[in-house]
Amino acid sequence: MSDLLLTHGYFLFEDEKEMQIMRPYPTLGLLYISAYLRRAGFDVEIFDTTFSQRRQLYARLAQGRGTLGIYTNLMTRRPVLDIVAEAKRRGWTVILGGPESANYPAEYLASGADVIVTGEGEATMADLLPALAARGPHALHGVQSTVFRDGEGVVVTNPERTKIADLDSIPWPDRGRIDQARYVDVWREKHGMGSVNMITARGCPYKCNWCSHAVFGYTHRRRSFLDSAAELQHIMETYRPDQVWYADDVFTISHPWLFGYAKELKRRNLRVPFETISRADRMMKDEVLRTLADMGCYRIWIGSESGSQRILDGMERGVKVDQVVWAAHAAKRHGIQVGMFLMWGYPGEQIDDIAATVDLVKRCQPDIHLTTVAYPIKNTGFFRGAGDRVVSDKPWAQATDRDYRIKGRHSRTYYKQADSWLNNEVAAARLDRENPGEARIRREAARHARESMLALSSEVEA
Ligand code: B12
Ligand code: SF4
Repeated sequence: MSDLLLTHGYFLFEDEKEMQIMRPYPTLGLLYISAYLRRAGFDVEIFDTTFSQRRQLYARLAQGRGTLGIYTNLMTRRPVLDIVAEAKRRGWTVILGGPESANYPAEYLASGADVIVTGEGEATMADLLPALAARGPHALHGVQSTVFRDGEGVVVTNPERTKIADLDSIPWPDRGRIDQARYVDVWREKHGMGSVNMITARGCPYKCNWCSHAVFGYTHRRRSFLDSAAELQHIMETYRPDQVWYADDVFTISHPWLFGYAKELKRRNLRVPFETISRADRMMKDEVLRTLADMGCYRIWIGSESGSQRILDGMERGVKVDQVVWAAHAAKRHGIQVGMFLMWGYPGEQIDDIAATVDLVKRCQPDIHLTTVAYPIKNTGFFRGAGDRVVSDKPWAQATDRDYRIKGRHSRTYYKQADSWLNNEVAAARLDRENPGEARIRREAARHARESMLALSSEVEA
């Protein structure tokens, strides 16, 4: 029996939508913890649920009791709660980590979990496992960055642990402990490009107030470009993907780092196609875009959110609309595809702000744009600001933070029409020259969607 079994609650085959999208990546957090603990001498096993079925995980749990660690994020609340219940029924000690359980420690403890690890898991787990073995789950006083219930059932929150200062000091994710090749194959089959994810930094210092900082706070710590390049080389030699995805929060946040990394990749003769995410204000130099393109960047996602400066300022985004326009055009000039993330329904948004977003996307003409109706994640400024207007129709255990409604906000149908307005208007602008007839039809559909929104504008969430 290993010292620790690690798992998560993402079952790809349970979700038809995810099956259609089919862009799975392993959860890096678990792989980092495994590598760190194994180097420290612990015996760790990973049960990667992505391509698996619940019954297979449950069969593993039935083989004998031990300590189970589960990664949580806001989408996997229900499956994680089911796994906790099954593990407890089988006599396991259950530890949860990741952003979701850090936001709801009391709820997860009340649902059967023994310990919640808040923040980075590596050093905390190395302390926690021996403490659990020696003292059991109700006397964990002093084990930093954990929350547990004492003998009386009182929830105890231990002080926070200092974050790992030198990220180069921790080992690379333990990809060899899961079927990493299957991820690469699935990507290749579905999208023609096998892909592997990696990170070159932890945390983001910006304060966009709908964004969750539950794990890394507002720190920003970078790996050296030498260590990052060495990991990339290892990935290429071991898994032979056709591309990588840098899952950093803001890949171009440090320009000196970026230039150093690019140089190091060149020195190693590594030019690997990749996609990543950034902020427009950290892309405002041609040299940055040129470097990204030289390194192999084929698509950059820009968190654009809204075309209305008033709304961007309300989000505390710290970005100007003109920067987004410049960055999108500059990326395209350098042959990099542009993806734009956009958000509807941020507090205070009026139809004129939506019109500004439609206009922004028309001006930028990204290769892809994706919209979300803003939802308040627990412990964010957005959540706190919405106060008692945040309501849920389902009990906590049946819902996710995505199910929160905001009283007084427009209906889901309203935002569906906003999508239709946006998509048709952007398509019309593209079609104007090559197919004016089709462009007219799309523009008419956009006008219709906008009128529907006006008609729906008095319908608000109660
Ligand atoms: C990459 C990514 C994705 C990828 C996930 C693919 C993958 N498997 O990696 C994609 C694009 C699919 C994605 C989707 C979504 N994501 Co996302 N994503 C990220 C991102 C940018 C990086 C994740 C990562 O690799 N981090 C690096 C590792 C090292 O950190 P970590 O996972 O947190 O792990 C550490 C600790 O949490 C802890 N830990 C982790 N697991 C465990 C387990 C145990 C037992 C213990 C003790 C500790 C522990 O230790 C780890 C090492 O220190 C994070 C933001 C971020 N910077 O973390 C957002 C983030 C996790 N995503 C978020 C959200 C909201 C989503 C979506 C809901 C978005 C949407 N609207 O659809 C979906 C949900 C997808 C799903 N079905 O689960 C939020 C989660 C908020 C929350 N409270 O849950 C985050 C935090 C972004 C944010 N700042 O708001 N995402
Ligand atoms: S949205 Fe992006 S830039 Fe803003 S705080 Fe979150 S990670 Fe940082």
